[in-house]
Amino acid sequence: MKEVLAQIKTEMGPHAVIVSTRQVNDNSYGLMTKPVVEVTAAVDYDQMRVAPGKPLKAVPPVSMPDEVEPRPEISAAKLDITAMGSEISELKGMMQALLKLNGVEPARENPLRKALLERGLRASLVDLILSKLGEKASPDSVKGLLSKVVHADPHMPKQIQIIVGTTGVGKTTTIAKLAARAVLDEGIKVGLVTLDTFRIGAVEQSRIYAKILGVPFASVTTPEELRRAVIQFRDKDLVLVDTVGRSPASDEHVGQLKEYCAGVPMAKILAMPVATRDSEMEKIMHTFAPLGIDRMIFTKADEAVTAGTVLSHNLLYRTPIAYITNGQRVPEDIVPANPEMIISMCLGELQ
Ligand SMILES: Nc1nc2c(ncn2[C@@H]2O[C@H](COP(=O)(O)OP(=O)(O)O)[C@@H](O)[C@H]2O)c(=O)[nH]1
Ligand SMILES: [Mg+2]
Repeated sequence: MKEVLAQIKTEMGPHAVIVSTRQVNDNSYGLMTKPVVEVTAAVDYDQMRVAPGKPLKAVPPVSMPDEVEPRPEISAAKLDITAMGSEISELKGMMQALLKLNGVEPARENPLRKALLERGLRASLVDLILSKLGEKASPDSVKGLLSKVVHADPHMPKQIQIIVGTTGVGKTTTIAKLAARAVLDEGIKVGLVTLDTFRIGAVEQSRIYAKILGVPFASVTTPEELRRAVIQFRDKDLVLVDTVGRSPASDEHVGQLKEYCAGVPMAKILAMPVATRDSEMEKIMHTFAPLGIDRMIFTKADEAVTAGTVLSHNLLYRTPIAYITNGQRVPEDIVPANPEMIISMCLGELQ
């Protein structure tokens, strides 16, 4: 414990405290089966406030080397860009350590390895999975292991949901699909809002969808207007907030979005095309991380040749996937996510 505390103070500063420790024995982490000790640490924000001149820094959870998964409740919400980067490299380090620990050389000659790599899954993850399964590695055992670790959850934690992402990824179309499903299938009351952050008037598309669905629509250009729209829509069961940004993802855009999000309890959903390259996904994730992303929607599955990057993303970031969209038709082309469909989409027929 002394050693861990020292590590925490080094990484998170002198005000860091241990919030909880517990032994984790379960297999739900999938990639790890032996017992691990999980330590959750946080910075005491009150103490930090009385230390003038010190910037308030968001901190990642400190994970023990034996631990593969960060605590879900301290997930992206509190990570800043650098924290996200360090967490990823920490995960990478852990995986390398794990590989060494197991004493198993990555099964380079295993045909499964080639098949998984061809599907766009990250090499380090493929090696981790195969070395974990060892002799038992087979298409079924790989899928079985993944089904325990893939995070998918179409249930949104909040009634107000904001969809962010770079331009053209399908945010507006996805919102129209979600709104139509809510109105037509569930018969619930929906309100639509569009944040026209750059005041470029790109809100007509949303306005038209709202009109077709017969739901109220508001276009807002300041955080204050968003708060007013939310109050105006307080009787709605679901408020979907669309955003208009610039492509590619910029810190300036995310900074503005952060101002809009402040004080409005919203689930933050990042939309990203399935066919996005691994390195690109990482970059986009870093840019949007300051918002605290609660869910992913992967779009345009119908246009993707391979989808392994979705799996890599899910295993590394642990942000639950809510939906997959697979076409331009509104409202048909959207599917609530579950681990089986994600695995089947990403791996297909694995021989
Ligand atoms: N093939 C395909 N096209 C999609 C999908 N979702 C959206 N699109 C198309 O992608 C384009 C951009 O979508 P839009 O919703 O305007 O993106 P936004 O800029 O993020 O709001 C439009 O032509 C949509 O019809 C999808 O799941 N599959
Ligand atoms: Mg749009």
